[in-house]
Amino acid sequence: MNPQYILVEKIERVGLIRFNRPKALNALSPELMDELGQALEAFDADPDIGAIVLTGNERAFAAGADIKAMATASAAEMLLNDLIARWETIHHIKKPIIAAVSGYALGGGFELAMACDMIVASESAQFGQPEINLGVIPGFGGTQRLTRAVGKALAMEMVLLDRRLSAQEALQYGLVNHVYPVEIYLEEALKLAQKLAGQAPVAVRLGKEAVNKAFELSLHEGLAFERRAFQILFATEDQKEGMAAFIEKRRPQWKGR
Ligand code: DAK
Repeated sequence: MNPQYILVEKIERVGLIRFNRPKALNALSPELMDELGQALEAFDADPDIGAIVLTGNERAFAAGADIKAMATASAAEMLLNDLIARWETIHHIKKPIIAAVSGYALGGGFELAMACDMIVASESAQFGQPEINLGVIPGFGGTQRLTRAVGKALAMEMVLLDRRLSAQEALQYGLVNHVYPVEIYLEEALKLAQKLAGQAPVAVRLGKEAVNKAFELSLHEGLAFERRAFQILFATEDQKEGMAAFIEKRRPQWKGR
């Protein structure tokens, strides 16, 4: 793969993906989303990678899906177009993904960040769902994930009136994990990702899946899923190693099995 719209690199056990359409404020075109999907799948399959960081640049994480690419589309094209389906790839990634967000995270850009497992923001980050100004509504979780995070009152203002959130507000609402000065937000996101990559891999995978189930299942079903996942982990060498290391007062050596 030789991507044109993203930059991909490995930093120790972290896979870093940067959107690279700075002149268009990293608008998420179908081509970019296709490259993103491929890069995410490649890192997910790479045993040397334990976590992924998704980022843009200081001015923009991403100002949304590419408006120019969809302005004249018909409903049938939007429904049938396989490239729209590429947005779904992120939901199937098993490894933890951190969005490192600075500047604009609007529309699909914000929704993509919310589809990640954690968000590290710079002080200049601005989160919003401005689709109403285009005569549409959010299409990738902006009425669902956002509402669960901030509640109905604020979600209505954001979706219907384009009320934006500052980084500090997003932190208060539990939408982002940390806010740092713009000079260090990416470095801090990478540190957090290295920490994630150093945890027991099977437990990380099941932990991510179980937390995400909390958004999809009833409490009863979610608790049942969690209990099974907990029990299954006793089939791993890492569980034996983790508990032995605790008792022997040493650091565990994870094997990922
Ligand atoms: N698409 C295409 N180009 C964009 C863009 C976007 N979303 N955002 C910015 N650009 C381009 C501008 O057209 C401009 O290009 P040139 O005119 O120079 O060629 C360049 O980036 C710089 O933008 P501005 O000149 O506008 O810069 P300003 O600093 O004045 O303003 C801004 C920055 C971010 C406030 C403004 O650009 C803006 O309002 N952008 C649009 C934000 C927006 O409406 N975003 C939501 C788009 S709709 C789905 C998946 C995803 C979605 C839906 C469904 N499925 C899987 C079903 C998502 C939909 C959306 O995101």
